[in-house]
Amino acid sequence: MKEIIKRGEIEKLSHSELVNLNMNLSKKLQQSIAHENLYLDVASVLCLALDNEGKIVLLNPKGCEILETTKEEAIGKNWFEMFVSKEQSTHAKELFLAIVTGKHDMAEYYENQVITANANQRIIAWHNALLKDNDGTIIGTFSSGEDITKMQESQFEIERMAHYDILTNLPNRLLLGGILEHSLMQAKRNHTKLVILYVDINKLKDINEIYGHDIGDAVIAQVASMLSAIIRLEDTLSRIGGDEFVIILEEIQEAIECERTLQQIIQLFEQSIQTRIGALILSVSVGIAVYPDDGQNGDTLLKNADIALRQAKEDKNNYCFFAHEMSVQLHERVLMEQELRRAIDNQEFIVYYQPQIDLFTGEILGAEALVRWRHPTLGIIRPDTFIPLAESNRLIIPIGETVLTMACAAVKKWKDANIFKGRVSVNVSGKQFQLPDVVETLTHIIEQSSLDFESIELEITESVLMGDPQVLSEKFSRFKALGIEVAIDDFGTGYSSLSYLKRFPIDKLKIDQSFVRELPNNDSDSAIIKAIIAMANALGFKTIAEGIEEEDQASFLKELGCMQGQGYLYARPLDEQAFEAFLIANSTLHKI
Ligand code: G
Ligand code: G
Ligand code: MN
Repeated sequence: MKEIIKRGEIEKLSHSELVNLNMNLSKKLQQSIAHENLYLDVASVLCLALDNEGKIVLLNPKGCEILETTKEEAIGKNWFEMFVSKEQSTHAKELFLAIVTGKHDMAEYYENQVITANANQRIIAWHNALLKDNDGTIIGTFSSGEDITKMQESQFEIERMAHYDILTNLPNRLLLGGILEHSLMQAKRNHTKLVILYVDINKLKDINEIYGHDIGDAVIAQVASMLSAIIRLEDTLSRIGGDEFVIILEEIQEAIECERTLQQIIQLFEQSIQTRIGALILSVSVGIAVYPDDGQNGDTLLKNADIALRQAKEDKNNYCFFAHEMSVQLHERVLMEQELRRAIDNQEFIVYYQPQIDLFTGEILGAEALVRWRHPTLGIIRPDTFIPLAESNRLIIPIGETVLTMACAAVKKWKDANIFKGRVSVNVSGKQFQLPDVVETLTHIIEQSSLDFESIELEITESVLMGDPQVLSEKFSRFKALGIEVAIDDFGTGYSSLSYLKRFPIDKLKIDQSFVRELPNNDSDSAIIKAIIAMANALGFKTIAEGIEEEDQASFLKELGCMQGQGYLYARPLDEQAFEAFLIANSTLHKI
């Protein structure tokens, strides 16, 4: 150890020299530390000595500065109680005690967080040594520490800048590569698909040239925040160049599932984008590549999505799949969806009514309301063509409400004219029934039409019963309390077990027409129907058979104890006028 150190040289003292210095110091710890204090006073690192209990026996001025304390305040205090966070204090102290009792090795170097006297957090890089007396007994520790808080912050910042785009704060191309690799591994493992959407803002170059780059930048930033609002949590949005974004959609079963996001992106650009110089109307092009169909690795997928993007631009289309057939399929769906939206606005939906008959008396007990789409050029479209799409994009919700509104108005008219009694049965989609406010919405519509609740029955499919039983029960009970009946549609095709049917206060089971079709000769169908009827009787539910076309089907069902029927044998679904005529023709006895 250097005996004479000039002040200028002290800052250059290495850690081992400082340790030596303090080894020396510890010997005289109790006697005099005046001489060494001179060095410690000017050292540019924090110097700290703790005794075997963790009490501070030495803290130099630099240490006081970093820890925002004074020597007077710190000396004699327990380090772990004063400068270590509450969460880490107990553990750190236990470790320290294990070290000074020789039960645990001391780490020569580590970085950790300390809490200053003013409760600020600092990150310190420590060099540590044990202090021993002449016999080699551990009497404490000596540490020199450097405040690396700033350095670490700027390191984070440098890292952030290397991986994130400054304008939008989104992952950049470099980070995207890493994320994509990870996502691909996961997709491979889970046998799911992965969709890459390569999104490009059209004509941004012109905006930059005409209005300047700051407006161009503002547009990009706004598009970035609009895009991040529509993707799901598990998806990734990144900006990989001027006006180009890449979206990774994860955990996709079928490529077509990207349709929603794609539609949302296109819709975003149907609105104008507000800037300092006014609203701008922009458009977008999207190229799509799908793992594993269009490539096995990130580079290939990105390249192919880019090729699809160029194709979309060439076709002046909003999007293009790398694989052509997908574009055609989706294009048709998109057209249909636009048509559906237009149909709602133009009130192109009408309701047909199919009578429901008491199999024993022939009385007309009610009618099922069945929606039809009166398309301006294609004519009447049956629901099988558009209901599945409407279910997937939730347009079924406004459509279902329209049907109920129209059915209520018609029934009100027939009741007032005294040509109809009984109930109108309205189909409610699972998507509708799942809405938390379904009871309020539907009862409000009925009330608006001044129709009594006893004139309404709701048909829901068996699959709805798979939902949360408590929530379902509550909804059923509320409908029941009002006098609205609930029937389970297409019964027998789902998974209803006796045990979970009995939980619900429902009124009626509609036996699916697939069981009726081959009656009376199909033994297994007869057996199923028998079982359904026995179960319904036991639980106090009414039964109705759908799709009765033949007289012998009807009589067989009667034999089995089925109470009601619906089908072409009695009447096809009829438009409003035809159903009204049907009611009047059968009005003498209200029987057929
Ligand atoms: O009417 P039809 O003949 O083609 O009906 C086909 C299917 O469409 C049936 O399963 C029927 O339940 C359903 N459907 C008919 N009208 C409506 C409606 O207004 N809402 C819902 N959700 N489904 C309906
Ligand atoms: O699934 P839901 O019960 O809502 O379906 C009723 C459907 O059954 C409608 O599509 C309606 O047009 C159809 N339908 C009604 N009666 C008959 C019938 O006797 N035979 C056949 N094949 N279909 C019928
Ligand atoms: Mn139905």
